[in-house]
Amino acid sequence: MKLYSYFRSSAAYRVRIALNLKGIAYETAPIHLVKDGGHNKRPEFRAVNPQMRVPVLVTPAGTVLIQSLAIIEYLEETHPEPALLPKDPIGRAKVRALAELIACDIHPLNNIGPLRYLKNAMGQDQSAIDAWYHHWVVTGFEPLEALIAPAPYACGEQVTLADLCLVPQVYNARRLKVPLDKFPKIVAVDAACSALAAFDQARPENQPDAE
Ligand SMILES: N[C@@H](CCC(=O)N[C@@H](CS)C(=O)NCC(=O)O)C(=O)O
Repeated sequence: MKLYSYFRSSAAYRVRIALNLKGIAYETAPIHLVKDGGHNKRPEFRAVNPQMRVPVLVTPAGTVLIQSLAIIEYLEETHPEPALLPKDPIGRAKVRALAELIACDIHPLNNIGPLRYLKNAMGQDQSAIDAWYHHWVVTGFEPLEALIAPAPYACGEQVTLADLCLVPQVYNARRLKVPLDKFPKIVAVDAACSALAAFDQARPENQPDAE
């Protein structure tokens, strides 16, 4: 498999963890999202993904898949072990809810595109952009903190899709210096996951394009 990725992309980070947990070999095709206004905007990448975002997974048969949650569900269906979703429908709905809280409600507001738009089109300075970033992380982490019960992972004794979304979001929050002392359960889940090799190998600093 080939994964178009950027070391700091939290959406790509989720997929890297899934690939590692499931023991699926892949090659990384780095796409720099910042240099020269973003190499993802180049025609050759647009031809791969018209949305011009990472991650993109190319299967051995050459099929191009986009959107991290869809990619992870594809990996779950084709490589069921270890399972990233519980067997029961209620458990699955709960895991997906936490994953979507992060991937659909926090991440898009703090993504590189909207932040760049705040700066370039809306004329906001870095302190306003940082305040925006912090606000939306805290707004999402408050309910997340209430919803999880580290045991030691977000939804119990098994790593789930919720953990794959939580860890990259915590990484980003730390990088942008969001104080996490109000979120001890989130920090505990992050620590439990980070002890696993699959999560460690997926970390931004362990990627071939790390800077
Ligand atoms: N919902 C998408 C989000 C993908 C996404 O926005 N990726 C970011 C990096 S984390 C990106 O490529 N941004 C490039 C840009 O906005 O120019 C997913 O889960 O895959």
